Amino acid sequence: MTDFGGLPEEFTNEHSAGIAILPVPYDGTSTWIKGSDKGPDAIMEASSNMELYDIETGTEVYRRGIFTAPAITERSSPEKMVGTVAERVRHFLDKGKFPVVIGGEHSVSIGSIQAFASHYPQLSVLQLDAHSDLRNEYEGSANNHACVMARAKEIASIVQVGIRATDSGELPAMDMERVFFAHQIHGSDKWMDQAVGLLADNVYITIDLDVFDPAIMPSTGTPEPGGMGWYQCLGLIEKVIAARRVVGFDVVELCPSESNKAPDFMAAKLIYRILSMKFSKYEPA
Ligand SMILES: [Mn+2]
Repeated sequence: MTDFGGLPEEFTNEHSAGIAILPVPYDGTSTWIKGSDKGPDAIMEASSNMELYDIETGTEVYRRGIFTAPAITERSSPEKMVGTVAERVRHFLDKGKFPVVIGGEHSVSIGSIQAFASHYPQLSVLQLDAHSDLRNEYEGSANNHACVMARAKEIASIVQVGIRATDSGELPAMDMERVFFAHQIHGSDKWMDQAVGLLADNVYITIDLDVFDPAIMPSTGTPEPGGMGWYQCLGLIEKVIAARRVVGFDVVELCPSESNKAPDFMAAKLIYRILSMKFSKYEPA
């Protein structure tokens, strides 16, 4: 696998890098279009074609060092995969690095959220997603992609943004004051401050790429019409970074297509833009 950003070697060193990218090419429980196991490779390849100077922040965040860890290949069961991700993320947190997990399907986030929740007692999980993912169990596993936020809710407070598909059985588990449905946020940014206000001091962001409109992000396992745009989504993340301490994030569910590489590049650039915003903010140590 190519390193994220195609960086010169001096910026990819495991020990000196401030940022650790953890690829998890896992697609064990997805229910419709398969292929999210190809997501990390496609993102890495696309990322080597990015300009490394970020215009909006005027920074070159790669100079902090971005280490791309070996991909997690544990796929004997969702439970074992989740446990391995949690162990690896915990390792990077203990080393003081800023971890970024790249899926793979959304269940890879469960292990990452577990590691962050045990490291940061006051943690909120901000979910950007078309789907509410609040099923307690799905197809025999509590670690299915449809259960991510049910697991997150057990160990952290959550805020859900961009939701436009759910099962009626999930409604009782939904805290409507903490859900920002796609049809409610469409065409307006007024809701953003309210969403940010619900978050605890430490925030983990889990980004299912299907939160974006399929017009710009068609490469997902379960595309849903009516999603967010690029600037709206990054505008929200910018507000969160300004008002809270974003401690890590994941980007999941890229299901790459051979004929259209733009979504792969968009996922890579999304990761780099978030890192640029995060590390251009002054934070006392
Ligand atoms: Mn989703």
